[in-house]
Amino acid sequence: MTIAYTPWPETFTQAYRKKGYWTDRPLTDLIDNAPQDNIAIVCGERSLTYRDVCSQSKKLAIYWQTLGLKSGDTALVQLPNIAEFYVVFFALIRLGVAPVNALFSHNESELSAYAKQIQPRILIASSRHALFHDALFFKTLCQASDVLQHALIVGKSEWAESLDSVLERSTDMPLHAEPSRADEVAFFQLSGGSTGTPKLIPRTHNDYFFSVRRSAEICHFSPSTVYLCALPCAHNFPMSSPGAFGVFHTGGHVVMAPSPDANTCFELIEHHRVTVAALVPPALALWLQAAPSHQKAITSLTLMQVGGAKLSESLARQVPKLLGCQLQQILGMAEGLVNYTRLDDDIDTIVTTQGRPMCSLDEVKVIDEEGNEVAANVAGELITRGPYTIRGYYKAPEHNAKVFDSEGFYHSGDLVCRNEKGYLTVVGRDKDQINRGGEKIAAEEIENLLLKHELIVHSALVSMPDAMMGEKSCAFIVPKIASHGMKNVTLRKYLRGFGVADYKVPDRFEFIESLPLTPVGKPNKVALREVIRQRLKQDSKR
Ligand code: J2J
Repeated sequence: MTIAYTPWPETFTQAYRKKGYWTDRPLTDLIDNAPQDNIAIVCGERSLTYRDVCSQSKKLAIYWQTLGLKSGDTALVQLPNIAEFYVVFFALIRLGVAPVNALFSHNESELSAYAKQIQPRILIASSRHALFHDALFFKTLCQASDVLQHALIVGKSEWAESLDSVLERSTDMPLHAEPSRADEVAFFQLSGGSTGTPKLIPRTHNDYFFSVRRSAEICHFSPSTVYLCALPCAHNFPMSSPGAFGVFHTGGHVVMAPSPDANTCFELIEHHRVTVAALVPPALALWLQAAPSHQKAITSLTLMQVGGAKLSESLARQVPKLLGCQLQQILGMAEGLVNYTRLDDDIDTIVTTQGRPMCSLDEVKVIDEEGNEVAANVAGELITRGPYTIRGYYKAPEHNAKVFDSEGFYHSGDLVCRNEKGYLTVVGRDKDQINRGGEKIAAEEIENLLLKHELIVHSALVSMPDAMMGEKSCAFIVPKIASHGMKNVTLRKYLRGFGVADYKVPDRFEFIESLPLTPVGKPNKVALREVIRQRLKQDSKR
């Protein structure tokens, strides 16, 4: 059985193969073909060689084979930054089972939404997450799914099988299964989203493997690369740009950081002689503040990658001086397209742009509201298609009709300027999303929950500027009655009651008599952003 997805038309797939971009190899080759004696992952006190990762993932796959998991099944995975994330990933891939890797910050609401969409056969989670201290939430998920039967917990568990106990058992059974075909879905990435339900991104072996290989080449990864995984390991950036997978492809090793906190990371950098790190701008700002008193600890760093949200030129310029290494900017998206500044670019290009596409078959257009391409250095929407950019979200025909055009271009909603050399600079956004320091919030998702409140008539979530995070979220609320008595704390508690991830809970609430509307009658978010901008200005004068 295969998992349905929107395929690339044959004329394109032929070109991608002819160019050597698609190699028809499974993602398991990343670890199976690596130098087996090399260290692959350092996690706390543990070091795993490639041989360890291969054998553990095989053992796990064999165990799941005995449970009846098979090609075409799906899995819901939520793990923190630990080595087991990769062991589990490759075990599932060996069986042709496609995982969705939820972020560790996700909660009941997100996990339930993903489970509803993919109908997983198995849940793999961590005992560290409050949701999995007991069987309650797993049972709730099972009630909503016909096929969910199994759970595996990383860490100690009283209610489910634990990964350690599976790996401790000896097995001499062979693995009969194979990964899904290279032009079929390998796993699902998460979309930042702009709609009420989070969309899933089906990624094939061919397209993802190519993006990993080409990224590793652009970033000069080698067997001596020591990569610090400080961002959530399930995110597309630390997974594939070039991320951990780029490291596996080149035989280097990944050091797992429990968080991007500067002190924690500087210790790891010093101890493991880390050469490359990847961060979002708010975390970079904290590293830059802390760097002067840690100069000796970070001498091994050669490359600091920054992406996920807009990096200011002033912060960018501080990187070489304060971190003693080169900066690379990345404009990427889990839907595919990734742009990099190149290591030999001049410093002005590196600090003022977010790079250019990674390969010659990435087609990028910058268009105006009528769909016409704009001239160089004029702002417009970035649209794209290419060898690793999806042609459609998973099971989302209505949304796909809106964001993929008839020629298969993905309309990113990012407003960019492209210079004469093809480098892109992000100047804004035309999608209903808040980018809270790299964490994406779909406005509609939170608005829908607020609208369920008996005292709320209308709600609109917009971004507001924030010195540290770049953007934070502000919910405008039209109450049913003037004497509503709603307080920020109670609204936060109310939203948390739905089990949404913490980063999605609005940073600020503003009560308003009515929402300003656009000529077509939609909430005028441009006007609302201006209202909150003015209020913030007044607050700062007080
Ligand atoms: C401004 N906005 C940016 C940047 C992404 C590598 C790096 C990042 C992501 C990622 C990724 C930006 N400046 N440098 O998947 O492989 C915003 C844009 C974009 C959206 C995608 C990767 N880099 N963005 O951030 O799927 O709005 O991927 O469309 O999480 O983040 O978000 P996401």
